[in-house]
Amino acid sequence: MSALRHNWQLAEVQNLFALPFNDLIFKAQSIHRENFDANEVQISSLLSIKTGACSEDCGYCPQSARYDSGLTPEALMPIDKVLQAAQQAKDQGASRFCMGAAWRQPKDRDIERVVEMVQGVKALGMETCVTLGMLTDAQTLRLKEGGLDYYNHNLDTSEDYYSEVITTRTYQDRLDTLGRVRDAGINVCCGGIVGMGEGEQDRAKLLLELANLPKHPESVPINMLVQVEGTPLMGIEPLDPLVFVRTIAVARIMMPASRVRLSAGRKDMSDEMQALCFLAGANSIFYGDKLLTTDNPMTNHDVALFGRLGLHSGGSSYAAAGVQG
Ligand code: SAM
Ligand code: DTB
Ligand code: SF4
Repeated sequence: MSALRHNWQLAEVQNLFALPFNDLIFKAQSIHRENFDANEVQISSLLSIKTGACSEDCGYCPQSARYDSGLTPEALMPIDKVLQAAQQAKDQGASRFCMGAAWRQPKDRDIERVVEMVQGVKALGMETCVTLGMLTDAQTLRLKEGGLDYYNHNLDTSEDYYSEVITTRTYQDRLDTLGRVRDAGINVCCGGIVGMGEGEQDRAKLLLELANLPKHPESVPINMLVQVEGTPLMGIEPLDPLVFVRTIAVARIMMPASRVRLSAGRKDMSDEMQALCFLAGANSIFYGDKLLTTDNPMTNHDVALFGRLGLHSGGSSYAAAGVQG
């Protein structure tokens, strides 16, 4: 079992990125096998519970009110609709249901409605995750008391590159929210996006920041930018797919016991590239035809891919009708 480290140095991370591909993947897969069933992948499904009209200027995001992505804004969803979607996700094989809201930060009355959703989803026998933006101490404690399992809040990129992408809130704001979530005893889901025009050093620094947190996030989503028409990052030079795979591998090596999620961007990845990501140590995906507002691979395609790779879902006792081995 490799020890968990929180004292990574930038040069070490850069050296990992620079390894010959085969050496890097072998190392990542070896560490993966010490910590997990190598053929097991955890499955989460996403639902956008409040869509668009967001005040923030995140340059990748179709939900910002500042960009014309053609999205129709939608108010906070009624609870029955949310539970219907959660039941469907469970029937299709998801063990965790992640609810996302396009807010800079929720209002206290929003938190009460989200807590009802969390309790309803838990009653269906699923794990819960929400991503609502920045939180106050009181809101964080209310979510914990309401039974929330995971809170997703991404660092997105390195501190250096951050201001190229987002100006309406700071890196420190994000670290503060993550600290609150950690202190409240909620599991942390925190990762970033690559393919936003950042450099190699930014990818290394993002992973450095995550791995040097006082405790590794339990869940580390690595998103490939989904380019959306109307957003500032539309048209940026796409990232070399093998660099994406390397990013997964380095995340696995640095955070050996965390779930590394092959997150947004799978729709544009070949099956072979996804297979390489699993080999590099990814062991979680978003499953279901939609991410928040953009398309994800069709569930039947994922079921077939799991079959072809001999992967099974697990890490939970919940029945999976679709992806199950
Ligand atoms: N509004 C809240 C916030 O920003 O914290 C929660 C929802 S926000 C959509 C959640 C995360 O989705 C972002 O932090 C970002 O990492 C990811 N995301 C958004 N748009 C994306 C895109 N086009 N491609 C990849 N990831 C994206
Ligand atoms: C995360 O890291 N990726 C998910 C989830 N956490 C909330 C969101 C991806 C969003 C992709 C763009 C969209 O569908 O709107
Ligand atoms: Fe708003 Fe979140 Fe999108 Fe940023 S990422 S614009 S905060 S919904």
